[in-house]
Amino acid sequence: MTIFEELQQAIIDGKSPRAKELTEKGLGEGIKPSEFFPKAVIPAMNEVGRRMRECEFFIPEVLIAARAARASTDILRPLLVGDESVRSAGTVVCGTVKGDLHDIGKNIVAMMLESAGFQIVDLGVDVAPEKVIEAVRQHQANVVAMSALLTTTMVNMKAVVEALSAAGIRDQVKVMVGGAPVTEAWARSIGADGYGKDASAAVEMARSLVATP
Ligand code: B1M
Repeated sequence: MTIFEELQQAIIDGKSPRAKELTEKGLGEGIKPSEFFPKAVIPAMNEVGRRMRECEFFIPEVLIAARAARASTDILRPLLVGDESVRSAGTVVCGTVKGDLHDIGKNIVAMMLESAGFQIVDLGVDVAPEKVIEAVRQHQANVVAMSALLTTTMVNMKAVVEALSAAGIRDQVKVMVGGAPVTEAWARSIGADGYGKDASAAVEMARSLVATP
């Protein structure tokens, strides 16, 4: 088994100390921090999702797997904020939309954006549109990045776009959206400026949005 396969298994089994140990071991062997996401954390959580869908896993197992993923990503986060952090590529206000508590993907996107030199204002989960407006004003953000994992909460992305317009600040900030059920067509239909399929695409999209007047 490769170290990535072992880490995937530790996350799926919800073994936080093992996930932490394997992450540290991999880093010690010279693996780049960003490699852990596509090769271990994301495939592990996809497998957790498959098991949840097929009723092999229920909420408690999913929660302990999420905690093990966090044990790994908590080690990676400070390492991702590398040399580029000294110069800001722009300020991004991010969060998971109202009614939605999923934050693993949002946290990965935030970490990757931070490592690409963006200043991140992370509003957390279950974020009401008013909180986004307040943060955009306070931090003079360039980009709002919203995540949703539930088909029932995707609609709250539209509420954010509408609230920005109602507050008169829609033209001052770009809006990008993402999350498993979100598509490019959905992004367009709610008036967002961009969509990211995954964390790398989110970084590319944020870069292109700040470069576009
Ligand atoms: Co929930 N859950 N969950 N869950 N959960 C899903 C999303 C689900 C697909 C599982 C399933 O049925 N197979 C399903 C949604 C079905 C639907 O809406 N169609 C579901 C459900 C139903 C629920 C509950 C309703 C279950 C219940 O209570 N009966 C409940 C809802 C709670 C709520 O939010 N109000 C619930 C609860 C939970 C837990 C709390 C137990 C836990 C979350 C823990 C946490 O996040 N801290 C959980 C988890 C872990 C999952 C699955 C298994 C994994 C999600 C995840 O972390 N994926 C998930 C199944 C799945 O997605 N396979 C599932 C890994 C992560 C790296 O991927 O978040 O997609 P993702 O992020 C990616 C991209 O999407 C993208 O980049 C990331 C990295 O590549 N991306 C962006 C994300 N945000 C972006 C933003 C961008 C750009 C890209 O720009 C702004």
